[in-house]
Amino acid sequence: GTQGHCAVLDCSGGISHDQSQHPETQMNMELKNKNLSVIGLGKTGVAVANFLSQRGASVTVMDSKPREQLLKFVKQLSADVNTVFQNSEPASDAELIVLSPGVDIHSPFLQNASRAGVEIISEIELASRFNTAPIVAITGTNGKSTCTSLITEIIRQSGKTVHSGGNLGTPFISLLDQGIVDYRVLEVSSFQMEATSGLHPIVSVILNISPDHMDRHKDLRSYVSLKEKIFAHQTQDDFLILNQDDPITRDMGEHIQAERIFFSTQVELDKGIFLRGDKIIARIQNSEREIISLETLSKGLKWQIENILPAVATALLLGVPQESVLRVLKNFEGLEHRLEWVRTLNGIDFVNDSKGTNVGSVCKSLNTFDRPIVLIAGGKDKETDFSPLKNIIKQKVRHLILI
Ligand code: UMA
Repeated sequence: GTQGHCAVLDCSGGISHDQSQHPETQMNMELKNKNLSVIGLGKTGVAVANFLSQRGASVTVMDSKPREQLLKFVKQLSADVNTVFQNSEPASDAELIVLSPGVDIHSPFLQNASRAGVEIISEIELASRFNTAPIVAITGTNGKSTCTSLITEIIRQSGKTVHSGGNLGTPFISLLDQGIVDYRVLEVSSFQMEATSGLHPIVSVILNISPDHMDRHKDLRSYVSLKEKIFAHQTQDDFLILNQDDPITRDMGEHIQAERIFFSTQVELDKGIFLRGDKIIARIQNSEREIISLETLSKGLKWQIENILPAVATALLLGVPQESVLRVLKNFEGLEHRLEWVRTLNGIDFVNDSKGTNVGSVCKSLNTFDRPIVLIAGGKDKETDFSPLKNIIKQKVRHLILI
């Protein structure tokens, strides 16, 4: 990997990190006076362009949209960053190209640069080359944001310093300028992994896989391969947390050096974290502990068990005391738009799940409830197969309102 962090198990059962090797000033790339192109002027483009220009590079950002539609972002750019509008093509003299997540690496406008051998990287890759803090990275089709936020809160509760970002909203590269921390927790999407080769988390989590973004990725296999890149650089000192109940993640990483830890809501595991009755049980590092009973979870978490289990596993592997885990699980309010309980009126629960933006997510959400459902749904089809919804809608949904 390019990060060169060092993680060893300490006797308290958690991973300890030798940060002495990596002062935050370490730089793995020379940027001064280099001509760099950044494609896409959204949140990521602004953060990348400013990061590079502060380090002495000559930066141009290009975007397919006209300037008028991007004023909000233009205003946030450092004065010496150049801009090109209504054209995504990198400059012909670009020595390095950094892509925003929304830019497909197979786009025709990248072909010339690619043929000429110009390096094309993602923002995650760029940030990885400068990052010196231990990384926890979370991916999967659904539940990433909740799991990322939970892990961050639990670490913070234990008194360690931590920043979170990535697909969650704050680009990874922006975290690097927010100061030195004990951990950085990243939500990583398949888009962000496309031009990423060196990300090296000490703990990585793959929550589940179901088809999503099929309008961007060639097929399910390519989508799965992008998700698998999250553990490609992990070593025997690292951990990979996987969902035992998901037929795709169950078989991942069989031959890797990192230790695999599974979670399940369906079966008890010899090693891992699972449910026994209404209790969360962890069997990690040769001991079994009861973590919490489901009835004491906060209201915001009661429909989120599959995201809680990997978050608790991560916390225990990092050596976080159980009290800190419990305090967060009892008080966490949950995230907006993600199985968010809004109110109960006349005995009817109103739930906002508008971040359920793919078929797998809707199936999971419908499965969460035992009572009859009125489902209000709509959105882009993203070239996905909708047939998995057929039976579950028949079983669970009393009224279906399609927008
Ligand atoms: N653009 C071009 N040429 C192209 C494609 C895009 O110029 O060929 C331009 C667009 O015109 C637009 C700009 O690129 O102006 C937008 O870039 P972007 O789509 O990468 O958006 P950002 O604002 O940088 O936000 C991105 C993530 N967006 C996407 O992945 C689509 C955000 O995830 C993320 O929070 C943010 O970086 C910070 O890391 C959002 C998302 O929808 C939430 N993610 C998908 C999901 O969760 O399903 C993956």
